Amino acid sequence: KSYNVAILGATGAVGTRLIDQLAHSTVPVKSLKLLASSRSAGKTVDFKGQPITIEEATPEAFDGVDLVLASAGGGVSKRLLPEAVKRGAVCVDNTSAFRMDPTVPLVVPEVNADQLKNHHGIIANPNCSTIQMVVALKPVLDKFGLKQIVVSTYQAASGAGQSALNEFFQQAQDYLNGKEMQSTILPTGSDKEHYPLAFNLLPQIDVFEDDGYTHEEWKMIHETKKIMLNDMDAEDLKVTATCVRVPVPISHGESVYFEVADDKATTDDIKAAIAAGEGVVLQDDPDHQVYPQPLTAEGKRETFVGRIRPDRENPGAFHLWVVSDNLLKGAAWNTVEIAERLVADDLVRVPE
Ligand code: A2P
Ligand code: 11C
Repeated sequence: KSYNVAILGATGAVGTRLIDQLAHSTVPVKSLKLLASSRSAGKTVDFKGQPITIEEATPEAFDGVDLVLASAGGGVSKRLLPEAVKRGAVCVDNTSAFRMDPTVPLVVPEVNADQLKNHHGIIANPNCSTIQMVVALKPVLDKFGLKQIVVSTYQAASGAGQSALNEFFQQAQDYLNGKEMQSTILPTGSDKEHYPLAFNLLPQIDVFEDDGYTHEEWKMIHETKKIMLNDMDAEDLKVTATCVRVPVPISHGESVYFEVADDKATTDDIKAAIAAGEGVVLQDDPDHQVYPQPLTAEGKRETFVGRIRPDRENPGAFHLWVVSDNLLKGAAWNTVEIAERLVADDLVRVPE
């Protein structure tokens, strides 16, 4: 059995990686459609050595498609994915458009692949900063229980898309050439003020909510609860987040404080559990200065964890540092990994 696949947003920072991850996956591809805006229609892109012409994304473009991998922004997903499902396609969506819909599974395969069987045509891929944290903490949740998570993120420019990444590189060049830095996108295209990211830190990712948290922080809280406990408002796991954009092109870092339910858990227990976790690589050897870094995580599918240590004041509390490629495990690879599982479990069909 093989599938007619479409990638929506094929020219973007995530879309280009979706093409590459799909080429290196176990998904049997009968045909591939590459969809983007009318601006890109007519350009060609290679898939497994064959040139494919990019088409404009319209509802009709999904005729005959079995599987859609989408990363063209929330508005585009909201408009086009129901059209794709109507035409019989199963959609894995990288945007936040459907994540909080209680009928839509929000899946990180290492954590809650069991939710895939409940899909009604759309499966949501979580936010990149959420994914790497839940991959790192899933073995802890399973073995020792989790009571609380406090996370501070160090998020790469590419999380805001290809044009934000280009803007960041230009700013760095201008700064070093003694020119004034221009900002039109970062911290977030949809807000009023724009600031340089080069040689700077921006404690704003996405827009602010009324309570003073940013929408990125809101996502980390509610997505974590939905993925780990299948309830976006679960009260038995406390989660809070501070999200910061840092002048790094690719790979997010996160400093995570967490409290476990089992107060007998030792640091060695936590390390052993995380080391055995699916999709995790432990890089934790302070004596040899071994710890995860964005430069070494870039291009990899795994989530890298280090600096695991006990909190000095609170029994049952620990800290860790986690890094992962936000465009791969945070987006394109998680999406393609979901597609691989759907294929393996014969779930590439829209239920009646
Ligand atoms: P295009 O390159 O034609 O604008 P990123 O996340 O890196 O910013 O990429 C966004 C992706 O979404 C690109 O592939 C972009 O295509 C695509 N896109 C943006 N607007 C639309 C739209 N209205 N219809 C389809 N694709 C879109
Ligand atoms: C960022 N985490 O780094 C965001 C990008 O909800 O999929 C991903 C947004 C999302 O800016």
